Amino acid sequence: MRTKFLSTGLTATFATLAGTLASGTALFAQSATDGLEIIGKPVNGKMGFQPAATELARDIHGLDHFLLVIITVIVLFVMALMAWVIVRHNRKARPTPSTFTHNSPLEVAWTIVPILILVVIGAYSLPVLFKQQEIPEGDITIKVTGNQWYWSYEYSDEGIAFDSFMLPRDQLAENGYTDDLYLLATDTSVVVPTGAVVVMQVTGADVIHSWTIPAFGVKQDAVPGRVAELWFEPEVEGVYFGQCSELCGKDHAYMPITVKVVSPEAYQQWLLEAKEEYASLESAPRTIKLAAAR
Ligand SMILES: [Cu+2]
Repeated sequence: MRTKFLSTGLTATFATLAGTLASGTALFAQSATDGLEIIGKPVNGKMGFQPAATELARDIHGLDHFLLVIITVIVLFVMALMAWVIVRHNRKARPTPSTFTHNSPLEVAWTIVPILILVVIGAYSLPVLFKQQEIPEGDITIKVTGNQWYWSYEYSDEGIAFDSFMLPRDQLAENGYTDDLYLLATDTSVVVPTGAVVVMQVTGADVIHSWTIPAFGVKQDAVPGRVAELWFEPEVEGVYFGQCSELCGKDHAYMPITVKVVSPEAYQQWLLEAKEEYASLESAPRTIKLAAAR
């Protein structure tokens, strides 16, 4: 609350300062994370999932394909039964209908068979669910807080904290993004190395938000007063986007998420730069950023 009052009062004062800071951040954002391929984003006219960039995402895709086979077989079977009834048991084909009401073997079969199908589905889906929910020891721990309407990140072990705002259309190019990434690209990004187990501690500051990167196969509600965890181990260098996934107010559509996966060397380089960059903002980052967003 304090920062909000401050920001309304001091918007004008901070405007120039914020402008300077924003351009500084833009330059910095490109230095250690340049030349990355944009992988995790929606594509016009495309169906299916974004490419899987973690084991968790691959598991989810596998489960989806497996379920698709099962439901296709069931749909075809039910349609065949219906067609058979329509053709063979209409009034013309069978003027005198059967009058029996029970068929015990059949009833046992249509109880047991669905149970077996559900057991098989459970046997494959529960391990996938448990793998997501059992949080391993993280190499990197990042606390992420959903705010109306931006995300705050804290690299707990590194003493780095910054806010992440959606880039307006006219700032996309200077931050190295193309126009179609409007509503996805942010001014600062979460940067993580390949091959590291990243644990995100997700919480909310005001209302419920939800943090997700579809290509990583992760999504977690950010609930005020609670800390929930998710984990992933990114495998492919690139830029990945997500969007707040829990309706959180009028600017819900304008608080996207950008994660850059880089090589371990580039990550170390980024850490050095980030410590310098964000240390200077430590005193009042949120206030300044809020002012910049207005
Ligand atoms: Cu939201």
